[in-house]
Amino acid sequence: MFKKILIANRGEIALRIIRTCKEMAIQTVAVYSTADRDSLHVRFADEAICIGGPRSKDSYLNMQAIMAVAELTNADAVHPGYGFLAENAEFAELCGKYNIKFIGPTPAHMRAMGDKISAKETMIKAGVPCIPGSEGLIGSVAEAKKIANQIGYPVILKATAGGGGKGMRIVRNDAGLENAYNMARNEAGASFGNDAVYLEKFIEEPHHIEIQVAGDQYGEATHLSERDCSVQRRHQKLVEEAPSPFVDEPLRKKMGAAAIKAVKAIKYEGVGTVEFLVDKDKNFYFMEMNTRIQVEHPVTEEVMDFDLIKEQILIAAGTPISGVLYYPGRMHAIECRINAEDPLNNFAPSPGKITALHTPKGYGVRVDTHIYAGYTVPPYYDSLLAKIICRAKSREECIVKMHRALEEFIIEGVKTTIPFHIVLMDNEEFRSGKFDTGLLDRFDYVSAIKELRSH
Ligand code: MV4
Repeated sequence: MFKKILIANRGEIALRIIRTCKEMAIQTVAVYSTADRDSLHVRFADEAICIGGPRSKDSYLNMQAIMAVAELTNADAVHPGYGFLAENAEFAELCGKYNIKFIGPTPAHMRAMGDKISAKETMIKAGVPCIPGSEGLIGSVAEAKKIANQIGYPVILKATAGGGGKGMRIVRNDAGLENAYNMARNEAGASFGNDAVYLEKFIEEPHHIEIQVAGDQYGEATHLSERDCSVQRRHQKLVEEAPSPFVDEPLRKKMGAAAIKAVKAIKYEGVGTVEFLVDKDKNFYFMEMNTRIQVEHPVTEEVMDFDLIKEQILIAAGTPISGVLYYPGRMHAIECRINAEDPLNNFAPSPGKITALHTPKGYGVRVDTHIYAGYTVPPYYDSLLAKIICRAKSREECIVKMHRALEEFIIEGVKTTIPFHIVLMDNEEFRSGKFDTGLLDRFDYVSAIKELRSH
């Protein structure tokens, strides 16, 4: 087992990783930017070293500085968390060169899944259902038109280097294709330095369902059931839950088997997530694979009663996975992301000093956070302040519990997404469980929040 792990991250996930390391009797090294001097990951790690200025590229993305700290402190592994360098193949390679174990998949796995066209080709070969579309990248408007007419409109153009909606264009007829093709390529080139695009049938108002997977160094793989991440705004997830209210037992079995097929096909090593789009008729299609621990991993931990960070560390150390896991079907978990953003102003970032804080507590309530009273939220990083994860025996009870926990959460000094979540927990469509990724286009949450404030 590793003796010392360097955590190449900040915020709540750095704390989350430190906690499991302590429970496994592994020493921890924090790295931090000058903006994070007073952060809890700095305080709770066994050692902490400043690696640069506030901007990510000067600190948390500074590979050379991080490797220098790993060498200096004699760390034998690096945990990248999520974001920053978590899916950077070059960084994983660099760790290998310095003989430091990167806790995650190999650089080859990251490259194979980072490029969406190559990921899709791999999945088609493995027999995982994919959305009908072009075979590989599209070379011209004429080619796009030909394929669009074969599969039928509406279609979607996507950047191979994309994710998060950038470089995506929906096209509903021949007349709209040329403009969309040029826009998608330009946007992809400008955002990713790679303007390759591909084309797919557009699935209307899909459900975003992802399967948590784990594969070990010996080719064994398992899945840990699904998370429903359909509550999103502009490709930012706001609420995740497990099990999905849309997934029945036969669908769970089929999606789980497909996810395991995907993992085994590439001999994936580590924990990961296979994302699927599911249409209203419960057809499911591979969308992409995330080769990291995700923000929403606690939802799976709560329903599966399983420490995913510990599993990552065990897999990296060469431990075989604990065998086939299956969803026990007893508990429901929901996570609400509390961001320093103003839901009444298009979720504009709201950095600043937290002047007062009370976090919710009690039976079935977990709060993963790095904030404290007096903490200043820096403007340089993502705006996640805390995650509330509630667990109960049924979805209905879980929503009631979440509502209670949200009302108990006091954060003063910065605007937060708490009021948004309160009105969402009261929303009929959400409560019914019969919603898809279009929910927030239909829900006038601004009026609902103003209504709430007036009482
Ligand atoms: C799609 C789609 C419909 N059809 N692909 C959005 C982000 C990127 N990862 C893929 N996305 C989508 N791809 C086809 N062929 C709809 C979306 C999509 C979406 C997907 C998941 C969750 C929320 C979404 C919101 C808008 C569009």
